[in-house]
Parts: sequence; structure tokens; C-alpha cells
Amino acid sequence: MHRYCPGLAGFVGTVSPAIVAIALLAACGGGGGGNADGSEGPKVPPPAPQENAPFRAIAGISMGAYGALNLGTKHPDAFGVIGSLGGPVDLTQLLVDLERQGLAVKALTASPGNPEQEASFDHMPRYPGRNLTLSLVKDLMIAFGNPFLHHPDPSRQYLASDSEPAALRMDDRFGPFELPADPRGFADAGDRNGDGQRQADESPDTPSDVLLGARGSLARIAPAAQGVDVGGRALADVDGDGVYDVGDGIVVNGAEPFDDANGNGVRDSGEAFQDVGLDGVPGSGDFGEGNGGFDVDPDRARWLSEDPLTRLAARDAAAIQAQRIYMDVGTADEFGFARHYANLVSVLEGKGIPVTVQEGFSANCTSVPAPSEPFLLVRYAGGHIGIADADTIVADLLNGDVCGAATVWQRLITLVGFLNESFPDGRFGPGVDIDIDIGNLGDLTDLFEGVRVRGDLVEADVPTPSLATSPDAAVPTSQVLVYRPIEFFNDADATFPIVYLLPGYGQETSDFERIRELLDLLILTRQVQNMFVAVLPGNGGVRGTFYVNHAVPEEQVPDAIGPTSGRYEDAVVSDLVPYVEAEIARGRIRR
Ligand SMILES: [Ca+2]
Ligand SMILES: [Ca+2]
Ligand SMILES: [Ca+2]
Ligand SMILES: [Ca+2]
Repeated sequence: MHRYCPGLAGFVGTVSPAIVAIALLAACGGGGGGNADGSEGPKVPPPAPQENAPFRAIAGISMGAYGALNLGTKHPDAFGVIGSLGGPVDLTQLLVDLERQGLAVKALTASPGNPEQEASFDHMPRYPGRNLTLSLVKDLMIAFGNPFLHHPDPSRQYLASDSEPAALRMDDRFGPFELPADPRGFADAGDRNGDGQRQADESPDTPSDVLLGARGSLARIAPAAQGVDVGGRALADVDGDGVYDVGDGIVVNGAEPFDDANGNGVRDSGEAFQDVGLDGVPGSGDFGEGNGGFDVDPDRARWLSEDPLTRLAARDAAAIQAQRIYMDVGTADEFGFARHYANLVSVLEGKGIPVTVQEGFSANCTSVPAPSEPFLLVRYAGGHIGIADADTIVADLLNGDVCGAATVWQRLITLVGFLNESFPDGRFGPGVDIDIDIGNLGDLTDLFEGVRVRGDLVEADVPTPSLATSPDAAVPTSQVLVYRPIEFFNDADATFPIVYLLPGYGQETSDFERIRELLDLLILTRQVQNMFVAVLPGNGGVRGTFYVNHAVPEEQVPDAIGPTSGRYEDAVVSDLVPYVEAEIARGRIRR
């Protein structure tokens, strides 16, 4: 276990002297005592999860926003409070958008400027862009299975070139197609210059693995265009500007062909379908063919079993209201997640559950919001991370002013305010009297002799047996980062609520290390009660786990970080949470 606690000088160096003085004044007069030597105090047995759900929250950002709402609603006996900051919380919508905006081929000549405009496989917005989308698609399919290309053999699900349609080499929309010689699907150029489009000089060198390319659509979109073979597809530069404006199709066999009369991307009852199997080709005897019913790729059931919106839609209002849910989303979220939260709100409201929708943040460090509503959505003006054309979230987390205007800190402060209101009768202040001569702040260190006025941050590699590939294999470890609040060190008898924070796609737990600055300040100024915050890891698969037990074993994935067992939900619930509460929080979780 490695601990890093920069001294008080470091604290003072990051926050203005005025705020320190306010914090000191606010801190005076605290009660408690008994552990004021600053030690960890004795270890006690942690409560069973069912004993203290009201004092245990799970929250996350982006991929972690999905993870928090999914795990939180799946384990309501353990988590009383959920925070979901801008992620894919409606997997049906995500599938429709993937098919229509991510993998479709359209006769576009420019990349879209916002998530509501048409996008295609070769013309995506600059952010998230093609590289991130391709990597996300891989990880989504590792997590939930490939909902577009069915493979009946579970030991061979990952490479699309081995799927059922690939064996047939015939697609209902694109006709016959050839498989690339390399079994890793077809190669894509990615987007080396990061402009969201596929230029003619971006050579195909990125295995797309879970996708298949097929000729066929080019002639339909641009009849006169001459195709160029690129990564197994015929692409064309119609206007000669060096950008492939149209390309050949991505094979997507998510369902038997159907008449989408209302244009919502899913088959509703009454809409006609062809009973020809998922590949859309009669007489091939593939999945679902000739059985008299409408069939979708069986992996869709896996997606929906891990879909928070589907779960909440099936739950009665009283059960949903046993938890509190905080949400936020950018109105111009580049992934279209604003629509996900709108769909979620209408499901809740359809059950008679009032949801407060607030436009914009009102947060700052001297006036932390205190929302009392149990279901709150904050819609802020801006994109996925608040900036339109680049993902600066990590830079803002590591270097931005925790009390400043950076969107991600505004989001975190508002989340903390909601959490603080969620845990009743909290313990405020440092838990010990601090005697200060406000007229003599010259040497701050002397003022606090023998008293802790800061929490700490524990970075630990936690044994994670759930991720072992076999019972005999070495037990892997997972890195967690845990904030322990100020009073933890000043009162050995005090117990506190705990918040689990799940990072976004491609983020590290260490990206969140500055939550200590924020929480120390808010706790010392008595705006927020003492609480633990444990940041859990989201890395695995290719770049992110989505915090579920994976559908596709990592052994099948050439670029996997592991391989591990892929049981990431089990790792959180059975390994990380118990270890954090028993060992790092020393059992001192409120109940
Ligand atoms: Ca490009
Ligand atoms: Ca062009
Ligand atoms: Ca068929
Ligand atoms: Ca059928």
C-alpha cells in the first residue's frame, strides 16, 4: 500500500490564502477528539452491504456514468445513491445510434458539426472521431457481445471475419463480398490527422476486428464513382479533394430485415419482417431463418440485460424510489447522450416519479449546491466534456482549478452537493477544536500542531480474485484510489458514508487524485460532511471495461490489456468494495 500525503504547504500552495483563512475560521469549534494524533485508529469489522445502503453511493462519469447506473440499479441492496454523469444509459438508443450514425454509409461530403447532424463511418465529428469510435465499438462488443454479426460458437465471437454472415459471404444489402486475407476483419485507416474524416492518404493499418466491410453501396450512392480498394472496401473520392466522401458498406446484421415504418430504428409490433434469418439472405439456414418469428441477434438480449433503462422500465415506482439518482449531461453531447437522459427521464416520469430538470450549474466552492430532490438531472450547455472539439477532461482534472470554471469540476462539485444531501445527519468539520490566532497566520504549520486538517489519499493495488483466468492462476491486482476524510484521523469512533467513483473510458484512477483538494476544502469549510471517496479502475478489454462481466473472453481479443477473466462487475462488487471498506476505510463505514 502506497500513500502520498503532501504537507500542509502543498495545500496552501494550491488554494488562495483567503480561502484558507475562511476554512480555518469555519473549522474552529468542532467537537470530537480522541484520535487527534492523526493516526488511522483501530480497525473494526465493516457492515454487511445490506446494513448500510443509504450511506453507500456509486457514481461515475461517461463510461462510469453507465457503470454507476447499471451496477447501482442492479445492486439496490448495496447502493442507496447513484450519480450518473453523462454516459450511455439507454443501450437501445446506443445501438440505434451506432447503426445509423457510426457504421452507416451515406453520401456525405463533410463531417457533422453536432451530434444531431448526419454522420457516417467515413465522416464522423472531429470529436469523438473515428479512432475513438473504432476503439469504443471494440470494447462495447467485448463487454456485451457483437449485436451486428452473430457467431454461434462462443469461443470464436470476437473476430467478425469468423461470424455467420462472413461464412456465407453474402449480405442482403451489399450482395456478395470477399473476406480479407487477414483474419482480423478488415483494416481501417483510423484518422491519423484527427479531422474526423477518412483521407485518401490515410492507409489502412488499424484492424477493425468486430466489423466487416463489403462492396455494394458505392454504386448506389455514387453511380459514376470509381472505387479504390482500401482495407478490403471499395472507397471513392467523388470530388477529388482527397477525402473519401462515400464508401462501401459495413455489414450490419442486427435483425431480420424489417419495414421500419415509423423510422425509430427498431421493429415495433405490426411492422412487417422477412423470416430469412439475421443475414437477410433466404435459404442459408442461419440464425432465426424460417422459424415464423421476428429474430434479432441474440447478443442484443445481453445488451438489454445490462441496460439501466430497460431495468428501470421493468421496475415499479416504489422500488425505484428506494434509491436517489443524480444525473447530468451536456445539451450538445457529441455522443448524443442528452437523448439517453431524456429517454430515462420519460421512463421515470411515466411511472409517476417526479424528476427535477435543472438547466446549468449553480456550483462553486463557497456555495455548494444542496439539492433536496431525490431525482435530479442537470443539463449543462456544452458537449460531452464541456468543450466542443477535444477531450480535455484529464488535463482539467489534473491541472484545472478545482474551484474554477472547468466543466468537469463544476460537475463534480454538484455531484458532491447531491451526495451530501443524500446522507442524512452527516459529520461536519475536522472533528477537533482548532485554536487559531487569526492575526498571526505567518507560519500555518505551527497552528495545527498535533491536529490533522487534511484527509489523505491511499493508492493501493487490491487483490482481485474475480479477474483470475483460472483458480490456479496468479491473482491479479487492480489499482484503487481512496480519499479518507479529515475527521477519520481526528476521531477514532467516527464512521462515514462512502462513495465509489467510476472513471470514464481510457481514464486512470490517478486522474482523480485532486478530489482530495476539493473535499478537504469543502469539509473544512463545513459545506460538505466527511465522507470516503473510492475511485475504482475502469481499464480492461482494449481500453475500458464498462464495469460488466464480459461477454467475449479476453483471450480472443488480440489487443486486450489482460487477459483476465473479464468478470469486472464481480471484481467491483465482490473484491474491490469489500477490500476498500475493510482494509482502507478500516471498517469505519456508517450504518
Ligand atoms: Ca482524417
Ligand atoms: Ca472527396
Ligand atoms: Ca438466411
Ligand atoms: Ca425468424
